Amino acid sequence: NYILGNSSKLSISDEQFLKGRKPLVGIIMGSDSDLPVMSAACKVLQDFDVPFEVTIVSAHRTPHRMSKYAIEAGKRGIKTIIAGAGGAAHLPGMVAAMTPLPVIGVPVKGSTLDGVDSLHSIVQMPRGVPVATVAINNSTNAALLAIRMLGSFDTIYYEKMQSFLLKQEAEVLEKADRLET
Ligand code: RP5
Repeated sequence: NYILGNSSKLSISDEQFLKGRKPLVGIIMGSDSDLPVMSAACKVLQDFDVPFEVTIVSAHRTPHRMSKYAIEAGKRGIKTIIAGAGGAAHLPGMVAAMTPLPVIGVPVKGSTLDGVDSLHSIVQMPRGVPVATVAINNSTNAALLAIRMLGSFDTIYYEKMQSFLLKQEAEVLEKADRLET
């Protein structure tokens, strides 16, 4: 079971939130220490009411679990995978190597090297195995990108993203108005 239950720090109740729906987005991360960064992605998916699952999968510490997750994700109905990792951040790339699904990589900033190590590890993929890489610690954008991917074939998410953009624009214009008056 890849879904964090009620006991998780993210307080996602799989029954209450999923309401019998199958997860469309899989959020994985190399360690529970990535959770403070990756929880922003969970929040966005919750706000858009996108069914998702979240769990720990480590490329180095649990390589067999990683391959099982990557190989089975598509068959289970997952449409896109968000993978966060820090340091020698091999998780997004290795998962992308083992699934035809789109993979979005989130470079997590560790205690040294400011996350540039993770960014380079994730973004420097060889030709043939792409990983869509967002900015360091920006799991919010990873979730927004995942929703755009869903929106490309599901009008519900397309329209939700359209509304989000309009709301975001209105908020900035309102701030500009306040500043100018
Ligand atoms: C990576 O190593 C994880 O993604 C994490 O960002 C980093 C450190 O992991 P911990 O030592 O905190 O478990 O695999």
